[in-house]
Amino acid sequence: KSYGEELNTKKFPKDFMFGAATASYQVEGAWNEDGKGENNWDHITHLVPSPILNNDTGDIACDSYHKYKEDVSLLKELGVDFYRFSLSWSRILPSGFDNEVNQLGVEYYRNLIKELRAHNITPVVTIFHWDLPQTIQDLGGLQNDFFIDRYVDFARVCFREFGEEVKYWITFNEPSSICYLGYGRGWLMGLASSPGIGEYLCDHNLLRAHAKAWRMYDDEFRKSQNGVVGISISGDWIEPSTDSSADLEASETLLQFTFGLYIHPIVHGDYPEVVRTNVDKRSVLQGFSQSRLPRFTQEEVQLIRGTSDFIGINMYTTSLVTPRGSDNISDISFEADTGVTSWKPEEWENSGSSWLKVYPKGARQLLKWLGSNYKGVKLIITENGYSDNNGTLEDDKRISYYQRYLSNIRDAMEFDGVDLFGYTAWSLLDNFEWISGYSQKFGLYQVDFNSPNRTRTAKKSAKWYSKLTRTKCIVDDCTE
Ligand code: GBH
Repeated sequence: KSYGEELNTKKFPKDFMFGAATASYQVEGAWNEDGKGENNWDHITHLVPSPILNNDTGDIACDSYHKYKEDVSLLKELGVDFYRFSLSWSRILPSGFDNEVNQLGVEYYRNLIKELRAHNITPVVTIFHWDLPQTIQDLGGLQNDFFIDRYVDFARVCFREFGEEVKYWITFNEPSSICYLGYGRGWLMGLASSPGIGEYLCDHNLLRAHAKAWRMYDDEFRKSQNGVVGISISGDWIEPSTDSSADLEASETLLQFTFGLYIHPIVHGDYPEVVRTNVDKRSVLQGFSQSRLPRFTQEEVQLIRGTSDFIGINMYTTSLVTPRGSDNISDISFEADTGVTSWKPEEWENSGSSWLKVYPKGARQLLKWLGSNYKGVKLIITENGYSDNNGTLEDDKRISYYQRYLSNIRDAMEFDGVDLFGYTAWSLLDNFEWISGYSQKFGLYQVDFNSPNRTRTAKKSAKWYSKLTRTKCIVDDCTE
């Protein structure tokens, strides 16, 4: 067996946390109940014609708004230490602004948190997982720097209302999805796009919003609430397509453009050098008098540096990379700025999502890269999972995915000294998979979307995962 293929039999450490995740728009439903305001996903899914596969919407989704107690009982069955879920901004602040706090929205999350704690499950709360009040999206969303203080206002309401019970906070889920897919490509936040410009405006505001919220927690809440605040970054492991030095360099560059773009500012205060240089250089050649990548002031560098108590990593897959053959300077885009091309070989093992190819040893490679680039930073995997298209209960392929990924993750801890304190399965439930609607299923539990009950049924993987949470080990013959 080659590198990364032999299963690691060693138990995870006693205090290692296992969890499962969802996000508000993907599971809650109740899109216009109890005073909730409209958000960007309500807006996008109600457009005619709809850009969503099969015209699916999250109007009802898994109906977790009404079925949260059942969800908690599933989590109990799984034996997880924590549940990662997100808050719907427009359920809490219907206008998007903090002029009106919707008490019924607050109540919903209070009840969920209370139910979790009654069952000894730790809440891990994502403040923003892609559902933005439409009022704010209409003003340009994260591209407009007024977003920064509006986000801090919302975060303050969250800390104030839930912070006595919630000790783990995640400010943003996947900046690169929000900014690149949202404003560079134009489908995740709204349908307008400004490639090569919108994503950098968004990145710049997101990083400052994250940092300001972290500092606000530090100043106003940390002493009394004693929690931790981090952020979840996603990206593929980027494997050099050959061992040539050009491909090695291409890999390093693309890793900097995906992970470094966010983690470097948060750890060191500013963008990685290769990102700064590439975007500046191409902006000049394209005739812009200022770089498309904005600059932080010295005060902002100070503001951003050191603003994460941990870094969450959402990991699913791997890409191969090589330098771009030729640079067409009139191409104004993030892809062109990277100077590389990446792809996933057809022959790699498939899932139910075209972007998700199964490549377990990428998990170890990525953790190793993060561990050695950002020494002393605590890491947690905030998402990892596998999709199919039929939601079968006999989901052996999902079990195999989890087992092989977790084996590589355990290897990274054991042999590469990576400081990882937790792991999160995506997802607790089959749910609304954004523009793919209900066609891609990631759940440990199947949800019957044809039944008004949204009946949940344990898949084989749920049973496997509950064994893992109890034994802290991925095989039958564990070693200490
Ligand atoms: C996560 O993102 C999300 O946090 C979660 O909400 C989602 O349900 C889960 O993945 C499963 O998809 O369509 O070719 O443009 C994972 C990172 C980044 C993977 C965007 C899919 C879109 C590729 N995602 N990417 S494409």
